[in-house]
Amino acid sequence: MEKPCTEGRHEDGDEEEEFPHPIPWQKIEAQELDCDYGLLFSKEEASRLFMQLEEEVEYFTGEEAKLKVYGKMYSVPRKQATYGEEGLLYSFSGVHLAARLWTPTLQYIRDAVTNATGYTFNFVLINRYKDGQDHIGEHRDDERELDPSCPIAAVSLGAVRDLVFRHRDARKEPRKHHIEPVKLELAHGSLLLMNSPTNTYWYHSLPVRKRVKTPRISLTFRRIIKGRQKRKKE
Ligand SMILES: O=C(O)CCC(=O)C(=O)O
Repeated sequence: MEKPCTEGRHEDGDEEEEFPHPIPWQKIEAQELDCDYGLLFSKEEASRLFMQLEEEVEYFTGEEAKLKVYGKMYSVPRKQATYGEEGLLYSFSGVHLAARLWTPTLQYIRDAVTNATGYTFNFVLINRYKDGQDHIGEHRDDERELDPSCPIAAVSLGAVRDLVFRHRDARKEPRKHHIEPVKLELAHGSLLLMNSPTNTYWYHSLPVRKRVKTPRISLTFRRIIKGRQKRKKE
């Protein structure tokens, strides 16, 4: 796996490796798309972490569980929560979500991702899909407060769902040239790294899948640059 930057990376000291098994990474590449995929947790451990998160995570309700589409507010078709370092705020689709402080399970998963990749993260967005009806629409994670030198690291727990990438030029009419979408099946306990410049050129979505009857939790770990955050309006 290539590591495009050193900024924000965890330097190995003398400390003992807590996660000694290197992940066999699979490289996923297409025009301007660069991802690494692998299994981070065994099935048993992934199931234990899923149960712990079900106990620990507090999801947004009310206005914070909505997003803005073309000026109108809609309820999100899933549950969302944000955790991380004190004072961090992540803004997208007209909402400003303040991070709650890391829980022990989130710290454990974050450290597993750091040990497997060398990157450090100060924020996580959690999406919980109760079944295949819950979904996320096409979007890019390209907000200016995200550190572009750090990949977005997506951990999947629970039901297997497919993530679909579509190149921005394939969304426009007239289509200049045909660019195939890229579909990835995200397994229970898996880790997907979306490396730069993937989120500049490719949109991703988690489509509705009616046959899926069980829940899934996705954790997307990010590095937010503190000085670049938008202010939350009162
Ligand atoms: O559920 C997923 O894996 C996708 C989540 C996602 O697109 C995001 O957090 O930006």
